[in-house]
Amino acid sequence: MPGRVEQYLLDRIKAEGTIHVTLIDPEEVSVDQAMQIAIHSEASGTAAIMLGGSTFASQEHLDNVVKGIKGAVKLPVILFPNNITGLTRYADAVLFMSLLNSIDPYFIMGAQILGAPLIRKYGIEAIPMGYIIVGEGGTAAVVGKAIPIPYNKPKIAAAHALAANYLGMRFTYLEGGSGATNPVPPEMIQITKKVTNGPLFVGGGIRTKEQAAIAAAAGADVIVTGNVVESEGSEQKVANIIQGIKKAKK
Ligand code: 1GP
Repeated sequence: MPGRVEQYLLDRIKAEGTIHVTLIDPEEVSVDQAMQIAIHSEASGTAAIMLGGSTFASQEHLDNVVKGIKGAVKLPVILFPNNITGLTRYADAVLFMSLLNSIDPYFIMGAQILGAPLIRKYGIEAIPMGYIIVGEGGTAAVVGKAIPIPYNKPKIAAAHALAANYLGMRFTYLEGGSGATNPVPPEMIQITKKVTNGPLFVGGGIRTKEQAAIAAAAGADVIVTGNVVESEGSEQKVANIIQGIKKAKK
């Protein structure tokens, strides 16, 4: 049964086709900066704030960033943890991910076992997600000990997504790696979307409205941008990307 945040995302996808989510890496920003990014993103039409990074931010800072964002905007704050240290009681939901193409069981099911009781204790909504690192993979691939799926092997990515869906994971994420030189190619999105039932997240290296439009047209349900919104002029950049998404026909 989808929880409140999951249902909210499903409803927005149904109404808008493809939605945009802003990713903030708590390690890269002060509380004030995170609040500013969230305010600008909300004004531009982003659907939610995702919070996470591949390295470590102190627990206290993470708590403060989430509290700051919650006080500044009405958008749901969804954790995107790289480890159990990415959890905080102040968030609305957590993408409860298994890194499907890791070679380290810790990232497939180990951290999840350690984190699950904490999530229950905090009362955060868990959204089951198959996380697949593709292309360059970036820091996420190194930290998560993943063997990234090459962009020219889209069927392999789709097979991972299909397996995740059969295991009951309702969301799927094709991750090109934060700051990737090239975003996930449309062929990989298309072929993966065909076999997934639930929302398909796509992120990594999306910097322009054209790139966002290509991903949306290929079938992405949720487009995640991180780097682009952390730089100066985040308001205009998010607005541009959302404009690109709206123009694309799925
Ligand atoms: C990283 O997919 C996200 O986890 C977003 O990537 O920072 O390149 O937008 P960018």
